[in-house]
Amino acid sequence: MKLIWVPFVLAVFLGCVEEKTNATTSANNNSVTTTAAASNPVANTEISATEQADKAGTLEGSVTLNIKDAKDLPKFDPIKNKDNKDVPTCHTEITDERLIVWENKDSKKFYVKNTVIIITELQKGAKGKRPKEDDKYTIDQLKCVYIPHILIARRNKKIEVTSSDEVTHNINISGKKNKSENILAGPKKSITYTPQFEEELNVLCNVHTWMKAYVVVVNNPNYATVTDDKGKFTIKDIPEGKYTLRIWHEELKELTKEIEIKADQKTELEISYELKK
Ligand SMILES: [Cu+2]
Repeated sequence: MKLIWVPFVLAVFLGCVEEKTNATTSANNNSVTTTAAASNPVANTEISATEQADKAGTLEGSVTLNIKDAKDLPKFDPIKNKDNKDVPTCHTEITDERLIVWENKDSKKFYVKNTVIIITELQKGAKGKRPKEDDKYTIDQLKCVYIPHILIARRNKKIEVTSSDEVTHNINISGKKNKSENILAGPKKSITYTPQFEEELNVLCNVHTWMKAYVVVVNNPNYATVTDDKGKFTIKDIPEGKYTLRIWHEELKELTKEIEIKADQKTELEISYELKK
């Protein structure tokens, strides 16, 4: 078992993805059902702080890339720190986080890190677990790398971009719906940004052009998560019902998947991305 750090690839290889999923507890998922949202008179509004899920289950799964061999992984152009900018604070060798895949040698499957899983109806105000109001949403800049690479943040909540570095960074946040920010911040200086709309935001540094992170803005981060080093994810305390998952990866793009959650049960799901032939 080993981690494979994949160099950059031409987007042409990734133009189209398909899905293959197995929801073990979903016997009838042919139609898109938004039971939870439809039955809730306050759909599309913020989740009330007093609402709790009486009957809830767990979604547990993994995201794979449907390839046969590590040599089938897409090839990316390398990311470089040209001219050794701000070394030694910045690295000379840049770790490529665009497509991180772990190969399970036993199952011969390839698992994808940093894939975002969002339960869409529960982002629109359907009855759900009480939001955690004290959550902090922070990205640090450490040795000219954003940590984390993918941040799930709550709509209308402040995000802080901090810096552990003794060099100047330029924090450039942009999306399609939210306002763009482009701020030069000196050594160890932080900035704050509050997104108003749900979407994926790009975070870039114009000083260190290899620096890149994404903020995925959602209505309720309790119902969104990111796959770990082994491509696994878990979302707990999901109210019983049928839902549509939105699955997003920075290079592999977007999928949707229907699931059904039953009280006190675990729904297991494998989501598989296809590379375009
Ligand atoms: Cu920078």
